[in-house]
Amino acid sequence: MELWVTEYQTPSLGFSCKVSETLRVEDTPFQHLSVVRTEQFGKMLLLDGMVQTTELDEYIYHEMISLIALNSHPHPGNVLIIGGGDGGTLREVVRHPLVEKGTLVEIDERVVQASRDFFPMLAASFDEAKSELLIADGIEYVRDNKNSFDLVIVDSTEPVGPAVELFSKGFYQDVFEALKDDGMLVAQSESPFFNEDVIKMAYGGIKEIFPIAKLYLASIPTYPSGLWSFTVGSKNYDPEKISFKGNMECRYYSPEIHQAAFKLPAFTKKIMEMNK
Ligand code: AG3
Repeated sequence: MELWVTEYQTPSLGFSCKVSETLRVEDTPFQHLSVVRTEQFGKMLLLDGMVQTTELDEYIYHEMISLIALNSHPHPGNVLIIGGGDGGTLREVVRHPLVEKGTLVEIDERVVQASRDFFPMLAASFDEAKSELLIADGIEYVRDNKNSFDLVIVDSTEPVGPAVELFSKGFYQDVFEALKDDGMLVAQSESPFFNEDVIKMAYGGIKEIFPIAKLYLASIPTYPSGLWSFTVGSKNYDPEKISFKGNMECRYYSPEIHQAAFKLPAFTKKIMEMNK
């Protein structure tokens, strides 16, 4: 029997992959979690039926959510990741030479366990000397830690279920206060093609609170529409300007990509203008 997994990216569009093995299916206290082996993308982690990461293309998202801010902040020593329980973002953060400590706060311990069991190339980051892993509510953690971080990365799921509040203005204000005077925030802000409303929430909210707010893009084959956005909020440094002089081996990110990622198609600019 042929088995396929489908994410309904919109009510009228499904993204399907042929499954060769079902590795885990469970309801955690927070969400529905599954791990399947797909023929096209290798192992795939889904939460509430939405693709979170796959062995084959995970590097694009994880490099791009981390390295733009890490390479534009001149001293990103202390980094906080909210969500990202698979460990992929943490991997990119702690391998950066200027990072001294990467703290990951994930609400759902079962995501961390699934990653340890099936995605060792992501989960290995949990055991790095610079890493701290906390199973806790990121919203409360941010509220309890003022003036502490150089960079906060919000590696969340979509604004449904446990992640809704991670797209609210109140949360961005709390992140602003958790950051040092020259700190930066990066949040994944979904597809400009299918999620205009999310971009308006994320970019709009961040822009109201941070003196500098910019959106950038990356091509991610397994996410809705393949075109994905991230929003940076910065207190001081321009995220477009590269400050890091070292060299890191990457598979998607490069200094050229760093510049190009901020060049936006006209329709994306239009979504952002609606926030003016
Ligand atoms: N977090 C963002 C995934 C969003 C995907 N959305 C979707 N498939 N509809 C990914 C976590 C990776 N560390």
